[in-house]
Amino acid sequence: MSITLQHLLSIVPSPRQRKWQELEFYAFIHYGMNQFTNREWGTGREEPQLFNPQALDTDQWCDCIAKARMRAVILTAKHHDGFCLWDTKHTDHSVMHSPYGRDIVAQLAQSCSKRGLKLGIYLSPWDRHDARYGHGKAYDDYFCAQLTELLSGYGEIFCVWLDGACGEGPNGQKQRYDWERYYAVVRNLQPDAVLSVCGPDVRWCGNEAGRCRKSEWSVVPKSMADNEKIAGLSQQEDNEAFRQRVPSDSDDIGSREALRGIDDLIWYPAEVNTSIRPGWFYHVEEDQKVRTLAELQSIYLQSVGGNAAFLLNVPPHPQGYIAAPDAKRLEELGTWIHSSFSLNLLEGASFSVSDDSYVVSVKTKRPVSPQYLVLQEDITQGQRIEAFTILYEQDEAWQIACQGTVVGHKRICPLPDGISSCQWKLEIHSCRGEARLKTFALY
Ligand code: FUL
Repeated sequence: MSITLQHLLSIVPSPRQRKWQELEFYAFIHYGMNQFTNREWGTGREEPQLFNPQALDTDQWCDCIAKARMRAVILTAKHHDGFCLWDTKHTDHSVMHSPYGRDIVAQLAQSCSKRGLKLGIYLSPWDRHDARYGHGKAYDDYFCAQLTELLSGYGEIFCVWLDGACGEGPNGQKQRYDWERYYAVVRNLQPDAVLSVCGPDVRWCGNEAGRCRKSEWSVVPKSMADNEKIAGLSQQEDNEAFRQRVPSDSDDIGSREALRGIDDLIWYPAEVNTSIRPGWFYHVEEDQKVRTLAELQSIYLQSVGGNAAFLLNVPPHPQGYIAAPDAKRLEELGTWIHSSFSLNLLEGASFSVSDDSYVVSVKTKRPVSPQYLVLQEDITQGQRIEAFTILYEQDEAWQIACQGTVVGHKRICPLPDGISSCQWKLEIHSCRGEARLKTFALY
């Protein structure tokens, strides 16, 4: 049975998902014990004495993040090793019992509010240190108490990022997470926060390499939010090969063909997460392996410009600041974003829309030579466009500038060099009902 249009168009984002979607590009900060042991996954047996940054400067982190034109940051408040970066009452395994002795979540929250950045929390459910892990309700009580501290003591939190990795704890047991209980704590304390990855609001794109699908749909089968499956696909070992891997078996998860016969659908938009370095944590030997500007531009165009958000990890140096190669790259990236997308060449142009909304024509006073096309749909009306072409007029004929599939929150298409025209046209070839375009811009 084919799915009805009415049903497809009834699936729209929640207010919290709409707010999150506007952020588009934000930072991940993996910082903690692993910086002092040069590991990716701690064992949980590390002594808090090891944690001793001498120059921790969350203002510097936020300066770098803001210069990259990112709008938020998510901190690993606790990674799999169980070491907590905040002043928690529920364990001694924290910064407060280390030579550093200060609350890093509080410091970062302050730095964020000075710069207008939003703060998110990564709290690893997998805990290799705590003896309660693997003991059912006792650990869930602990995890909820940690969430409660983090969501009530540090102002507004925009995201709780729940990792799928689930291994054994210190007693060799695995925990069966009580996800619904965790979600209830978040909804209760921070109703505007999105629950990402192992949560129902933001979907993991399915790899850590920085790729997303050619057509990234936000309306997908509800089964995509199944935590067991997400955990199964996510990293099972501390392994670089995994971080480079891009599974190709799930390229189409949202076309009408793929949704055939599936009634249970949700709005579950994608996030692309990757690191600026090979590892999630800082390793001095990777100072020469910071991603190039061209790589980051390409990931940005694919993700932000492909109806997904871009979560870029930048791991600080053990001493507590973002190292020079990463800081430089972030600034270059921010400069490129700003210079590429600040002047819309269609500002003040005259637009006309065909009766069925499938053709949008635009005329500019003088010929324009854009580098990028930007389209956006009004997603409060669902995600509708399935295929489009952009044409321009040259010598009294229409030429194709570019073609694309889905739009959703945002589609950016790089345009071929050398086009110059004052007449442009968007043709929508395939759409779920009438198009609801919000932005048609050329930069
Ligand atoms: C994975 C973790 O195992 C990695 O260490 C990292 O935190 C990444 C974002 O998620 O599941």
